[in-house]
Amino acid sequence: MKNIIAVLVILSTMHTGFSQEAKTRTESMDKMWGETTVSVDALKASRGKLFDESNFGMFIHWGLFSHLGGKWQNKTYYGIGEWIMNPNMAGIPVKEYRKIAKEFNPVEFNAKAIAQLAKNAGMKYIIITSKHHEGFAMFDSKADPFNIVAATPFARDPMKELSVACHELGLGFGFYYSHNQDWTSPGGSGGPILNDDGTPATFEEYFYRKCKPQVKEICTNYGPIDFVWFDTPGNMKKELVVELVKMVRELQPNAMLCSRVGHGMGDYASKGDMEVPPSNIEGLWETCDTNNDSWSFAWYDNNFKSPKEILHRLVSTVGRGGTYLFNVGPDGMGKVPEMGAEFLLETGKWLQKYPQVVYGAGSSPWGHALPWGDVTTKGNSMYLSVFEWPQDGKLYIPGMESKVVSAKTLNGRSSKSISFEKKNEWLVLNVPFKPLDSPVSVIELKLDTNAETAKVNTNHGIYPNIQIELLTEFAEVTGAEKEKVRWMEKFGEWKHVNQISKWSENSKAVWTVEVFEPGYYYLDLRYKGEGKLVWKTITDEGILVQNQQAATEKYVDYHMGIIEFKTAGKHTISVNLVEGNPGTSSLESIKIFPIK
Ligand code: FHN
Repeated sequence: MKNIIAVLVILSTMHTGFSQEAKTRTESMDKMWGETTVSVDALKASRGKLFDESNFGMFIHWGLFSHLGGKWQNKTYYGIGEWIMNPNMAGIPVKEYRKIAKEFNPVEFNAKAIAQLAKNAGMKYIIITSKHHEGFAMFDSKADPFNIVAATPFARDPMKELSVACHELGLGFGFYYSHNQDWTSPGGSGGPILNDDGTPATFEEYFYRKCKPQVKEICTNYGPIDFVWFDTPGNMKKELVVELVKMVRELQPNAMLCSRVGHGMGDYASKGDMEVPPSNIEGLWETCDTNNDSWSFAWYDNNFKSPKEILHRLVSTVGRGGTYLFNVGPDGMGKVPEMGAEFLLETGKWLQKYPQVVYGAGSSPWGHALPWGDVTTKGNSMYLSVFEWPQDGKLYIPGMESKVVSAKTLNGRSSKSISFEKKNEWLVLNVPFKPLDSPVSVIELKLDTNAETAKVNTNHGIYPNIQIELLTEFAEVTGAEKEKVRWMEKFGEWKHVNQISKWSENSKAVWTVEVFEPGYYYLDLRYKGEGKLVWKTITDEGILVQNQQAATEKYVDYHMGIIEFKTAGKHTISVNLVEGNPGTSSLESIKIFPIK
């Protein structure tokens, strides 16, 4: 149990390492490097340009763990494959783990094919694990012999091959490097506490013997690199992080550093693993996600995200103002699993038709997703990516206050004007009954103003033809606790939600909504808890829905009853727990859908 808690702490609180400081480079850092303050805008115009405009990159987790593929001594360990050595997975002793290198011979690794896959998928750069927490360097390292050239029959430097392939194809390139955790090097965080001669090992020794020299190698031997992606800084001392960053800046002045380097020293914020934030976020940030459940290859894991899901997560990340770093895990032979690669190629075909939706695109003025999809912007254009195509020929857009000059459906290069009208403060587009394209259709609205800063009413709408999920993130809460929670579904597979808990008699979670059409709607609540719970929902018009349903330890949707809106326009919906354990009852969202 103690171990699990320790790992949760390492995995959760330490890894993003971002503080407010990282939004702009701080004065003290500027003094240290003798540079002037670089604002987000200045970064976007200089070394942050690739990051800011691409909005889509490939992450690769590949190492000795890929050879094991989630299995050790004939037993499968479910969870993120690159952690297999850890005591919470197979607990492989350091000596045993080091021996695996002799069997690692990924002769099917083809750097050009992987770079081409990224390019065809529409990704603009690759960031690959040069050394993960296991401590095995996937590059030719003179600093430490536990590396792919010196310790394996493969004896090639795949990082060199990949950096060349990326440069040839015009892709950006960068390295992941685990600077704090090193489980096989004495002194590394999570590593042996004694040196081979039995003397106590210190982190400083590890830092100067291996970490810093290896970071110097990856910043010297692979041409210009665009990213150095440090991870899980833990309690690394600030002066060591500063020293590392200073060296990277000197050797690779154009490389972007993610916030996980620690102590607010990164150029951009890295959000929680596998998290697409529900609300817009200012500044430069990225979310990293993986194409199945694990980062590195696991033999059983074919839970690949479909092209539609990849596009949804990509477009939503861009709509929230961020960049999407999407991971693949090549297997022990060096090959990217076929199904995942196929889905990426499908994604790329769509992006070739609609590049304007993602590249150089800005965020949605609504600040959150809309139930049928999401919105990205460029100049005076608003791109509506419709993931749930309406069945009744109407696409509803709530609260559009800026003037819309034209609307057209897109299909690759061709476009067709469609009619639209303003009704009850909503924009109603008359769209064909059949989706325009698969897996996602795109509509372009031209405004008479900049689309990213267009005037819209950001209240959530209640739609006449589609279900809306109102997340607790968007509720005004009194007398209860609204918090962001996350948990691991399998080991290392993170899920994130906002929830409201610690209810009391006078608690209230209130959503302000805009109703298009008066009438009856089904009301579902999504919650977890124990035993039986009674929830009360009441609108500003006094319409009450109160009902008892069961509860489990997982968030589940429960039908509560039928809610009525007597008039169109602005309303409030207020929810409270009436019976049940207030300590264990947590509401995740409410869902409202028309009865037709
Ligand atoms: O512990 C690692 C994990 O293995 C993986 O590399 C992810 C990717 O963001 N980073 C750490 C956990 O946040």
